[in-house]
Amino acid sequence: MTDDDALDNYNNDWLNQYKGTSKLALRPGNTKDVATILKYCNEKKLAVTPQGGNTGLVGGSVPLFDEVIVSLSRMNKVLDFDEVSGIVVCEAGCVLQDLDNWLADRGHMVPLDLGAKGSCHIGGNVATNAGGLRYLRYGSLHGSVLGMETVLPSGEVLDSMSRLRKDNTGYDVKQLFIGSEGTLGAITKLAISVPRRPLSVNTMFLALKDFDAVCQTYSEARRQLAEVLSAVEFADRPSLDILFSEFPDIHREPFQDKYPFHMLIEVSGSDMNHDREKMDTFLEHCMMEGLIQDGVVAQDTQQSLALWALREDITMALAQAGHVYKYDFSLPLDHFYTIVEEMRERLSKVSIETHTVGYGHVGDSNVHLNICTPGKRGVTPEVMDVIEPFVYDFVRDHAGSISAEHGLGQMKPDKIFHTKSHTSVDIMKQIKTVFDPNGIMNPYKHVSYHTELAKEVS
Ligand code: FAD
Ligand code: 2HG
Ligand code: ZN
Repeated sequence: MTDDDALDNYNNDWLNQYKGTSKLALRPGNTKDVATILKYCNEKKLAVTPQGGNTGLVGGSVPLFDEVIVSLSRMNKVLDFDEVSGIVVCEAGCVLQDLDNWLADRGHMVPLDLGAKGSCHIGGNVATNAGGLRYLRYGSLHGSVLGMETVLPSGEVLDSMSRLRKDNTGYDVKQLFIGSEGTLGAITKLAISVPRRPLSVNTMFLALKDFDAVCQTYSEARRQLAEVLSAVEFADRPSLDILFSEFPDIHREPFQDKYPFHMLIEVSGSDMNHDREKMDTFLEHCMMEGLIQDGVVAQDTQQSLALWALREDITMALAQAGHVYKYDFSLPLDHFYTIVEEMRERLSKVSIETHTVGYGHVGDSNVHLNICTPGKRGVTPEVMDVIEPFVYDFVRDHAGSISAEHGLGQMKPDKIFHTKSHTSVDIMKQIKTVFDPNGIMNPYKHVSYHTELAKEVS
């Protein structure tokens, strides 16, 4: 594609905060095409940006300048499925929701779910090592991805399409591509271990008085719901206020009163009666102990989806409301919410209206701190100066991670030293050079940013 209008979608990121000026987007149909493209670009030292569903939140999927965009969107076939061992083999451009629907028809599921499922690709998920809503139950893609085919910048195909659960023969090279954000090569095929779809799913949405109650409820959920616990999510009052004001026709306050904190807890297993009984006992206990103030339990799939949407649609509501300063931190639960409170306090002194909200995956200690300035004003230096470097210093000082699940992209490669040592980054740079000696893969981002080569490629 060379047409400016068509290129617009490829040059702009989901948040509309990063814009490239690429003049060329290529949509290869198979691995051989990808290999031909990368080999050519490598020989000519042309920079390349691999792109999946372009839902990334750190500007990793769009070029900075005129990088050649290689979109995997046509490579969207499911290639094989072993129902007995639960392993699916597919191309990297499969849309997550399509792949999940395909597996649902066969009683299985992708062990990953996130709000962008209707657009993001499984290859993009692996390239970012996406976490999402059921990480608590199914863990990291580092565990679920059993095999991978990648095309290296040289055009060589690295076939690691193992379907083995156990394979301790030498370094597990494919792991390096999980979370590499398009800087080492293009992921073209995957073999993924997929669990059975639970036969019984129960979703509850709870109201709580303070963050301490959130932590205690989470701890109680782990104790009482144990093997059937599949998600523990969290959203504060200001998150829901923005959701309700942006989407009044879709979302409504689920309780009679307004509460400062909310949790979504999901229980899934294989026996509805057993799971329900556990959930009821848990809820009764939490009510008796005064941990939760109110709660709703979904009575059917439709209601469950509506409760999930209260959590998943916050990202969209914020993006619609104005400019969003988006942060994605791992922090120990002791400091999970204090960063939001401190930020809110600091921002109360700036001259323009700001909304500081906190939500995220409390079960994974992953908080999404978002600051929204309503309207179309873009980045305001006055606001930015209050936010950074404070947030990154806070995360470093409390032994967190500056990127829990969204990656570094072009938003924060220069912040890497806040939570990674110089020795680690040096090793990353060496790895980058082994795979991509000419530095053509997604330059200026992620660890590429730290290599001299990023400055040389055109
Ligand atoms: P893109 O955005 O296209 O690309 C992301 C990065 O991966 C880029 O660096 C790109 O170069 C690289 N890449 C893409 N495909 C390939 C490939 N085949 N080979 C090599 N490199 C590739 N993220 C979470 O972790 N958890 C969430 O809960 C979550 N929820 C979200 C909700 C919403 C509403 C939105 C908009 C985003 C959310 N995200 C979440 C962020 C985003 O959806 C994920 O990062 C997702 O994994 C990106 O997939 P993608 O296909 O859109 O990749
Ligand atoms: C989520 O958990 C996503 O909903 C997006 O990771 C987080 O909007 C965000 O900051
Ligand atoms: Zn998230």
